[in-house]
Amino acid sequence: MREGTAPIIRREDYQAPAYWIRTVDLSFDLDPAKTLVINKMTIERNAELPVQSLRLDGEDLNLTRVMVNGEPATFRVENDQLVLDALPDGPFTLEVRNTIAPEKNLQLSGLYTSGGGFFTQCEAQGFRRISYFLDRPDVMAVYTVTLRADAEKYPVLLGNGNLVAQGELDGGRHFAKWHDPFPKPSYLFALVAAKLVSREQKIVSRSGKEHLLQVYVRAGDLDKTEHAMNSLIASVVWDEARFGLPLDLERFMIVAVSDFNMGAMENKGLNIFNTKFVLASPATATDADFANIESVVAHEYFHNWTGNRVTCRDWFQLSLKEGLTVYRDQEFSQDMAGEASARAVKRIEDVRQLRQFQFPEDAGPMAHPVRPEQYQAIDNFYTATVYEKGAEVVRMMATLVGRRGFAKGMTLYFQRHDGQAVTCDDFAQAIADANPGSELAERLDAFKRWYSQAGTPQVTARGAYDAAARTYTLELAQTGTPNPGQPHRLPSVIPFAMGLLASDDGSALPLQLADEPGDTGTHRVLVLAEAEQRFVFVNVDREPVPSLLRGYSAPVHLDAALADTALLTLLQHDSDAFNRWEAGQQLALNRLLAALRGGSTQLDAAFIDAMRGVLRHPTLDAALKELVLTLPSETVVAEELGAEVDPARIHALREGFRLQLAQALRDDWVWAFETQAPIGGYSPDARAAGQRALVNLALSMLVLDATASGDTVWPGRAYQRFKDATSMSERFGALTALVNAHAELAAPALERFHALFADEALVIDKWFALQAGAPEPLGEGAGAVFERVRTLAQHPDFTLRNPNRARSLLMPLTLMNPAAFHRADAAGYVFWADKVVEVDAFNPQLASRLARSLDRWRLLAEPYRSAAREAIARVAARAELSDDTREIVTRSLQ
Ligand code: 0A1
Ligand code: ZN
Repeated sequence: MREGTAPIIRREDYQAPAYWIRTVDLSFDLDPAKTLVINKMTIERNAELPVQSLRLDGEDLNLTRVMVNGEPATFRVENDQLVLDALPDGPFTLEVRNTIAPEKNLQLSGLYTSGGGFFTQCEAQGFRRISYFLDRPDVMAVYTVTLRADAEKYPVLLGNGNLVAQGELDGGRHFAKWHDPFPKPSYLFALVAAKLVSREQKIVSRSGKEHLLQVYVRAGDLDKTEHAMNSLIASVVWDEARFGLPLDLERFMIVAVSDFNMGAMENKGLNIFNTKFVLASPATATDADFANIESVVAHEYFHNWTGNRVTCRDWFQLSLKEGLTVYRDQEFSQDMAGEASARAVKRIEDVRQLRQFQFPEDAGPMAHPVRPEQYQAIDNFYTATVYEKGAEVVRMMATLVGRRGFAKGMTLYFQRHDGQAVTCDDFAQAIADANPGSELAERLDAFKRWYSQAGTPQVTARGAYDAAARTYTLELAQTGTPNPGQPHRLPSVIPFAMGLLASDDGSALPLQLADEPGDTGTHRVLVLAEAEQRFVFVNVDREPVPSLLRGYSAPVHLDAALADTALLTLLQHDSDAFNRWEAGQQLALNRLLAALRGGSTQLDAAFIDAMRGVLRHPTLDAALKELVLTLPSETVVAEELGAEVDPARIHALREGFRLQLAQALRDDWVWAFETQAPIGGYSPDARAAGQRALVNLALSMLVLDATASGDTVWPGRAYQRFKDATSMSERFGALTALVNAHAELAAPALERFHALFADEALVIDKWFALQAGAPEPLGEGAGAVFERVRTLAQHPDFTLRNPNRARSLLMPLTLMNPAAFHRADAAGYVFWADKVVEVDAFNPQLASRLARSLDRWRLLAEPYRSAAREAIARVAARAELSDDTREIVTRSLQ
């Protein structure tokens, strides 16, 4: 591993490559200890630049030979780069031979071994760990790849594109040769050599072409591939129907691997997936797992156009492919969910994610624009900002130009840029140019500030009704903190969807602006582009309640200072399901913040009645009910507080509220538990999943209430349900109810669960995660969850080597369980620092993710803040630290 401080790479320093690599002929003699790689490239000088040396990137390679046009060449290795001077002026061939040791590759970047097979991960800069190359996304080449390996140990040999030859070799070995006709950057290269089986499906696309879809897994897992295959088929159909984008390969493969740093990877025609996002059966996967698989399969498939056919010019443009592809997978999942209310549920879940992870990031030491200006380790920039906020930016464009306008923009984008490596500017330009006269086209430069300014803008909304004039005046102002290095923040272009409800009966009021004629409907999108704007609605007959930022039309903090009565009206009547949920969250948040500031810790009857109204509502979706009845997370509350955060206090108050909801609505929870379950066999569809979620919440509340009062009936029923469950969603729901309430039956249930699923790694991950994320008991038992985590870190099933397992214990504790992690005795921080250092020694990407759990230490009250800083400083002080982790801890302390 390299030490010291990595140089800062800046966006403004981008230069086109001095050479182009046009074709690559790779051959691999695969062996875990020593794999020989022969890389024959055809290369041309970039005639637009002055003559310069060819500098190929390499890392951890053992170089054995370099030939130019078939002759031994003079070269030198300088700072990991292979440097060649005095090259032919015209096109030439360069052959580089090197060996690598896949079994020693524990950082899982490049070529590595897992479960006895070979797998690759090349994004962002893994290809340089396989062979010397211009390892940058704007160098696109056509690849031919030959794999040779032991036939018995590695019967399946896969590469990108099409299989063009295969056969036997001497000594029990065999080979396969793959050709990918589409030029691609090196980060999309992949190979797999392993003992796998596949589920196969032939499909015919709209043009009448036949395609083979395959999902490769280990032999025992074939029965868990149906959902992934169905999701893939649905993705192919959707992309053709919604955007006219067809599958462009004869064969499309998904391969599952259990050691993987991220979720999955969109390698051309050969997507490699974390098993977590492929394998599912009703017995082993929850509804959330099924939904995640559907969206990750879709995400990787959609990258085939947004990322692969059109890729990024440089890594600063990462959101070009990620923001756009997340937007596409979110839209896909909404379409799969079906009816308007189910779509809203998906939107709420996405916004919850954004607030839980992206808002803290944008307010903390790692804050960066959607298109970052600089980095040290690019792997640190696969962030919620690049992905989720990037998707919000694309969504705002779609809102500004409309659904059809956006589809037209996408078509123009591909007409212009298919086969190219481009920038975020190119994308925005294409969407705007396809929609002349639109708000986006008119304000494109201002809109693009979403790409360059970090931080979450704040929008303040104040309304006033003039009954005599029948007008409603809405004043909107936007503010935000400037970027580091940018003295002034300029206003953003904010699509602001809204409506007005009558305060008496909640009916929708017309939305006619002062200078407008006639009927303008009851829902509209205002566009904010100035620091302050005023909108005057006329012919408003009744006092209105404003429903603002409907569907969360822009990623901002909204301060509307609505009174409880207004929020209650919205919760009850808004036609926008998102804003119904939002009103419920605001009501709860107001109470939590008031209690934290010394106000009442007792929930009032109005709030409880409103929650009961939602729970008992005759027509609302079960999924929406579950979301409304779930209080804002402790992280969201901490971010709202903004300073002097005492995690234990927030936890105590929120748990207190939960218990009050459990008690006050006891009969209603019983009703929900007994009547709201889906009917029939298991199906992971959104409706049934929502019903199970509500039933699980009801059970959790009933067990919570019972454990607090010493009653044993509901814990007993939960245990019974846990034993008899016919799906993992039910079983895990019942187990969660027992564990989170610290019921006595939690221990035997956990033991039984472990025994039942001892051979299912992904289920054992859940077993760790559940225990690490359990709410810390209040009062006497406080600290038990953290102690449990420390014990579990010694469990024979626990290992830091497997990223899923490492994350299953460490992330729920450090990211999702503030009260267990932040301890007055600093033991949580000591544990965190030890694990960061331990993991960093072999897997920097995993370590630097974990390192980010303390990003928001400055928010904390004493004694937490000083103790957290000390722990970070202890990590930062280490001489031996990867560039990845050093970048995180250094920024954190700045
Ligand atoms: N492009 C993938 C995510 C990914 C990124 C980096 C990786 O290794 C460092 C692996 C996967 C996606 O968006 O799904
Ligand atoms: Zn992606």
